[in-house]
Amino acid sequence: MGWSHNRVIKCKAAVLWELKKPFAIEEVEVAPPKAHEVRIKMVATGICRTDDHIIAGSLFAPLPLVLGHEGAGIVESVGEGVTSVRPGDKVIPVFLPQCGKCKVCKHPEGNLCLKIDVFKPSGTMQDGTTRFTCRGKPINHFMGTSTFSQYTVVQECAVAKINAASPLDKVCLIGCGFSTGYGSATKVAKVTPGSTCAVFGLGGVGLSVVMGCKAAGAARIIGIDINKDKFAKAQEVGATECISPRDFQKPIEEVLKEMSGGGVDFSFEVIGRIDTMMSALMCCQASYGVSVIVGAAPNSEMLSLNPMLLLTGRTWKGALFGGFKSNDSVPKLVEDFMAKKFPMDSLISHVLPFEKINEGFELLRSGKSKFMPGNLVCKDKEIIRTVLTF
Ligand code: PAD
Ligand code: ZN
Ligand code: ZN
Repeated sequence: MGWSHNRVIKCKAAVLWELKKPFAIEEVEVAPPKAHEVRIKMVATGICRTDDHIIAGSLFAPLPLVLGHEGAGIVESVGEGVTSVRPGDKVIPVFLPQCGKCKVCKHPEGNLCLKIDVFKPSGTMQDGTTRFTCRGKPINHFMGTSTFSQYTVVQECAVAKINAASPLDKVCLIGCGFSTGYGSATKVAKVTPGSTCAVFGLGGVGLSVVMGCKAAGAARIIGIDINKDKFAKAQEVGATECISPRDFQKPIEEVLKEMSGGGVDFSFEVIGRIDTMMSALMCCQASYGVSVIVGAAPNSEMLSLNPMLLLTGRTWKGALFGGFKSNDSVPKLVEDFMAKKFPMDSLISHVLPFEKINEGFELLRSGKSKFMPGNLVCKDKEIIRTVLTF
């Protein structure tokens, strides 16, 4: 049992044909999974800022493509040789695979599996072909996940089997935003009890950093955002103070140094701007401060810095997916969510049917919610994460 029946599935997918244009909801053909591949019926997918970076052209991926990388679904069929999942299993596809065999997977701390398709994106499966076709043309995959489709195909090493009782419309956030933020605090920075943390950017990922800092026992968690509508939610999930750089004359790093008696223990940049990356570095304590880059800056931008900032002892680091080894960690994070160890579901501010994906992106870009008719469920005034349901 379990092998694919070689059936092509016709279904709806959101295809991005051109940069800076809305998605077209198209009928696509999804080929059956080849050896070591898994075809998944998507149930829910979050909209992450990284998807929008592609549409805007600030991060590169080959077009036309099916975006989306923060989803959850149910295995429909599996290719030859697949042993870790079976049809009917609940799964989360992971944009950061874990092949288990490469040098990085074998290293106890490494998580950037060499099979990742992010840095020079091919847009294909590992055999160099795509499983999506639309109007007779091959359509590219995105980060090996492509969750903006009713069905998708992923490599077996990029899929994590999760608790059969888990709510897929919530745990989809574990596919990217939540894990990235939470792990950046708990695993990458290794936030210590009693410490002071500064989190730049209070979107879905930044709020997950706040939750990670809280779980790690931080005494002070200072949220920084230019949009004050984000402050209430940040405080709800653990921020002890929130400030806007626009309320101060002096640079925000100076403000934070004063607030923390000389520099914070841990800082996080969760926006994706090089100026705030510098502020985050400079606001951490000169000798033992740790600053973590979480946000993705545009491909074209470079940083330059005075090396003295590091010579004094600061640590500057970054990681994808919160430093987690994906397939090992995703099922555990789902269990922790089920055990209510963190309020991840409070990040979901909007739920839309998949067909309204363009509205979901408008919400992300608007930064401020408006009343929207239709099936929109608006739990909060502010926009944190929009989840699309299929
Ligand atoms: P988001 O757009 O929901 O949140 C960004 C927040 O930053 C918003 O609340 C903004 O108001 C705020 N902001 C913008 N400009 C400034 C500024 N100059 N000063 C202070 N605050 C500001 O994004 P998100 O939470 O979905 O993602 C955040 C970043 O993380 C983004 O760059 C995304 O690409 C990146 C990301 N990285 C990974 C990873 O694996 N490292 C994974 C997922 C997302
Ligand atoms: Zn993401
Ligand atoms: Zn690997």
